[in-house]
Amino acid sequence: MADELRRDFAPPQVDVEEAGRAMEQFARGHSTEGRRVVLVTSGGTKVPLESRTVRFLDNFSSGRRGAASAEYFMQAGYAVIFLHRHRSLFPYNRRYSNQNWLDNLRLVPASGGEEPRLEAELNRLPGIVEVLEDYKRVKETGRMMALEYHTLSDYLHLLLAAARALNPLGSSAMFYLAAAVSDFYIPASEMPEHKIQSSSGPLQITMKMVPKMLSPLVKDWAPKAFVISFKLETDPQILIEKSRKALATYRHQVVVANILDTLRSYVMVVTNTEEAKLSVSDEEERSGIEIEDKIINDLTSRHTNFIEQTSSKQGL
Ligand code: 9Z3
Repeated sequence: MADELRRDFAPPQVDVEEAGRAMEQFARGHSTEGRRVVLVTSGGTKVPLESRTVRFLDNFSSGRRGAASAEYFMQAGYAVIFLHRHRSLFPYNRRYSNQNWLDNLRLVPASGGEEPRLEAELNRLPGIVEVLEDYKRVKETGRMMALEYHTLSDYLHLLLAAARALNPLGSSAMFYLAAAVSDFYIPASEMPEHKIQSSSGPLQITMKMVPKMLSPLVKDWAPKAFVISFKLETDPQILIEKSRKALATYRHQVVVANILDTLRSYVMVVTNTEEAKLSVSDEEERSGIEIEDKIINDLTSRHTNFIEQTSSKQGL
């Protein structure tokens, strides 16, 4: 797979070796302190159509699922590697992402020889005190490591590096693959260098399938880890069947299945033996309960069972 990545994709724009070392150190440190470690992937991907890229194929993912989930994982005691698309939503900060910060600040002019000061308009920032406290605590305790990807190539290389870094943790490592990764791409060798000209008429492109990373991840890179993938569909009729198919193909532990229209209020947690429905009612939503809280609650207890089963199988 590493060879395939090198051959078909433009070189990553990030320093993957350095990121790999940092992830290894992060994982080892937290695991030594008895903490479980989860890799959360988050956000969409951009697939370039030209090597001097003007145009690209994108998708709708905002990164909210991943950013919210990272917070709930930390609340549950996990250390989190947050692999997210550049500029997608970020834990804690996500709550105020649609605001213009200049409207939230008040300038207190300089007086009596003192510097001017900035004050926040607290009424425009609901929950900010608690959010800020949580964020600062996470920073001080080094509970989260954030890594950015720009391109699909960055994402694929960093996922491989993350898998290698978490593999030594065995069953106490979790992979929570919520990023919406493109299924299609144009190999580097087939990509036009310059901007595609509209004067050549209607555009026809053929894209290749992106290699399925889940397969080597589960089989070779981190075979003892607890792995969760996501399945997004627009047609509810095919959702469960496709999720079951993914479990049978990749042999990982859980698929979280969601439908585009009901993304924030309803998911199914699908395993080989059951389908658990998780939902947030209108009333719960009004009181600030998020579906990610319920997803993480469910998955962390499944992870506990998984670790226990694995260690009893090994006679520990
Ligand atoms: C998801 O299904 C995520 O829940 C969303 C979250 C991307 C829908 P947002 O970022 O949205 O909160 O705006 N992620 C995975 C979707 C996906 O592409 N899965 C692939 C598939 O369904 C394979 S893993 O085939």
